[in-house]
Amino acid sequence: MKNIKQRSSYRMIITIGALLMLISCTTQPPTDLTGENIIPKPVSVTATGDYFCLGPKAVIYVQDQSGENSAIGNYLSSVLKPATGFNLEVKQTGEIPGKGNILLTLSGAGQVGDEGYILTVTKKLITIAANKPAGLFNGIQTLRQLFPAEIESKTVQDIDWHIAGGTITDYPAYSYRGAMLDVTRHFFTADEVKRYIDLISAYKINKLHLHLSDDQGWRIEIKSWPNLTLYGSKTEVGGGVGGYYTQEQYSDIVKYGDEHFVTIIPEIDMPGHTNAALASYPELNINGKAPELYTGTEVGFSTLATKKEITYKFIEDVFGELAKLTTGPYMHIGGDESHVTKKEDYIPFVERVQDIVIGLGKTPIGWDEIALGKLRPGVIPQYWSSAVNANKAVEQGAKLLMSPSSRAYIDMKYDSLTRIGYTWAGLIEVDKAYNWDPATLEKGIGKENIIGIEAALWAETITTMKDIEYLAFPRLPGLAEVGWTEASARNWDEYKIRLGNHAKRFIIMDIGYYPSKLVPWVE
Ligand code: TNX
Repeated sequence: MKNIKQRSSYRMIITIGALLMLISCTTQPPTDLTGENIIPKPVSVTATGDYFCLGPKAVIYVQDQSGENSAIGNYLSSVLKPATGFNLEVKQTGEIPGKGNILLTLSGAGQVGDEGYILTVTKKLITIAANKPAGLFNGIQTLRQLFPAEIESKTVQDIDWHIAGGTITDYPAYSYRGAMLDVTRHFFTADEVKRYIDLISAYKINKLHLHLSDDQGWRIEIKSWPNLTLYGSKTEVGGGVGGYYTQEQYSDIVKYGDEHFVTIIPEIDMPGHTNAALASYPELNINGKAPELYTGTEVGFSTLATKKEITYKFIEDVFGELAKLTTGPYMHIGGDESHVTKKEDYIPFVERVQDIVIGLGKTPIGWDEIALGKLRPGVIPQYWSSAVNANKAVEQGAKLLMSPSSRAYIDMKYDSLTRIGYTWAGLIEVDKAYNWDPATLEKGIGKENIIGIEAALWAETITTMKDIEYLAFPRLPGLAEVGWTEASARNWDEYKIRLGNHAKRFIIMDIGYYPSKLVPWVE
């Protein structure tokens, strides 16, 4: 008798133990949503004091009549899978989800615009509501940051997937939040570019501007001008082997960008910064002679022959091929530092190139010097150094893209000891990259004159993905917040605490960040 009793109570203990193991979520959950370290900082966060626990049986419900956003459901499932080990099912249905699930819906978001979202966490359900799939994507980036940092792990982690309850309502201050990567001075592979897309999109950056041509190398296959890559791609700064993207690889980058709501913007810099093209085709030179390939770091010594018709045929062909491969609305025409192009040649050249790009159905972007000439309607000048040019652009009614070199040039060193980087625009510590307001930076340029901001990473001194990460992190998340969060809601002393709490995520994501002494890192 006693034996039977003992056995059944053993069984009971074993059953309870097994049940506890099955029902995960047994550790102390977080309950204050307002205390989470979200970057960029959302517009509003309210907490309810309870929490949600994600389990293996959760279903991702996607509600959308058009069927447009089923891909985003799969994306969320794939984001959560590696660390949780859960194979979360995605259901495209109008059904009301039961307890323990996630709902992505394109209704009920209200006044949050095209990129905003409302994220609601109750004990029963996580809901992300948005007007557009881009808003759902942004809501998912916030959701990632609400889970424990281990959610970013590539291997299954045995922890509870709790998040605090409440509501986040969020939308961006600026519609254009960009990063520029120079793949000319040193070449970076398509996989490295994709990793950069992963990293920037996690902070809601929605544009990647690729600087595809410069003196030191031509990086994109153009079928009608094959020597550009057969010859002009084979160098880089310091004499390395260079490289280029085939059109197929470029299209794959564009597609990967689209899947992450990052618009790819191809730049062909001209009329200066063109030595690689000039070396590949003698007819593009004023004197008809091809120069040697170039592997130094000087700027401002090359120019296309602006008075030759063949030059415009070249530009039409190059942008024509690129326009077909580029799904986004923009193409960047460069226009910077054309020191050996006469001003009377530069202005009509840049005006004609704008017309070519507009004729191809795209919107030109160009460095601020293009405001020296007439800007076609809708063209976006990118402010990098000249307040005079920027004001000329505003006088012409243009909206500016703000990349002030003293704040947003993340190829600058952090301090004098930084092992890579330049110093010509000053040292840019993490606080300096964060602590500025695009709308008050230059006299005469207000928020109404600005489309957004872009963090530029020039590549003279960097050669590896780890170098990219070191210069971009942690300045890039700060610049992402400059673009997303209204200046009145930002404050360095508060931000640095949130940033410090991202260290664990950086480590798990294998981001080789610069551990600035100004930030209280919590590893
Ligand atoms: C200036 S910024 C440049 C680039 C260099 C960069 C280095 C701009 C429009 N032109 O050609 O790579 O400085 O920091």
